[in-house]
Amino acid sequence: MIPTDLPTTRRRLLRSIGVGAAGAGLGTTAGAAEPVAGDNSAAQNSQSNAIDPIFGLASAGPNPCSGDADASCFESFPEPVRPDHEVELHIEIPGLLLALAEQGGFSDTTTATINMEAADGDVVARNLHRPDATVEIQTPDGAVTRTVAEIATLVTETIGFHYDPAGLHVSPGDVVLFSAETPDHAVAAYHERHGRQNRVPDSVGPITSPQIPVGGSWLYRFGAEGVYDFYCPPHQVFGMVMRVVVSDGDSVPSLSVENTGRPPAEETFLPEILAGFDPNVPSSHEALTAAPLDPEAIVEDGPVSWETVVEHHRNS
Ligand SMILES: [Cu+2]
Repeated sequence: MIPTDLPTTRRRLLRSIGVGAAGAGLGTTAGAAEPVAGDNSAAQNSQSNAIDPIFGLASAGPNPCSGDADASCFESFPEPVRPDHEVELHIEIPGLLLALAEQGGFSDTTTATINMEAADGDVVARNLHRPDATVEIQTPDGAVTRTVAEIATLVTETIGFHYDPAGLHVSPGDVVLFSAETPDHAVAAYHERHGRQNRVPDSVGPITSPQIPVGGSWLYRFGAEGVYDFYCPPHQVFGMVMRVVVSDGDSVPSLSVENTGRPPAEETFLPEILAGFDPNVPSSHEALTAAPLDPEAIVEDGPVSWETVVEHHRNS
């Protein structure tokens, strides 16, 4: 038996950070603007503007690279601002888990058992307490029933708020396209003028995008060689960070950190919005110090997916 009383503070919190059951996998994805054949307004927009060294170049869309488009979508952009790489901005929390969290989740004991078993990302059902016990979850499409073991698996499928890839190597002069696949994201450099530690090369200013609407895009051209750490302002507390390494060939620049403000968050608040379910996703600090995002690994291994960062965290 689970409480039916909806915790309104959690719902309000979910809405304020861009997550709602309807937008996170319960049959509907957030309404991405589909590029219309022959409509190249993003490209036309870009043509009349340059990429600003602080504010980049934003477009509300339609973004020709939105969704599952392949790399040929870059050709929809005119040459002066044509992207060389793409980074997608995502929220990956199974809708059913969110809906269960909105209902109040399980008892503390059941939740703790699930968290313990799910922590390494590999659920062995027989290790759970009462794995076959069921829960009824209310969704916009009606009630569904799931077992404790199935819920534990949903916890492992939760990789949260993230950039993909989370580690990217580019050459000086390359343009990166940031595509918002889900709502409420932005891209900001860890910079003293954002009240943060400086984690960009010395000559680089307080780079920031606007909040990018779903289906829209933001372009940024990287200049100075070095390591650039970025965060998503509303989701930094959930571990949404990424690293771009800018260098020629295989050279590996090192990260320069100055204590000019707040460091990357050491804790993640993901369990707070999931009724205590803890998918063991790294905090911003843990992600930016994880081996897969070491500048050398990013240069050697090419784009590093967020899933790789999460898997490494769950198994170390
Ligand atoms: Cu975000």
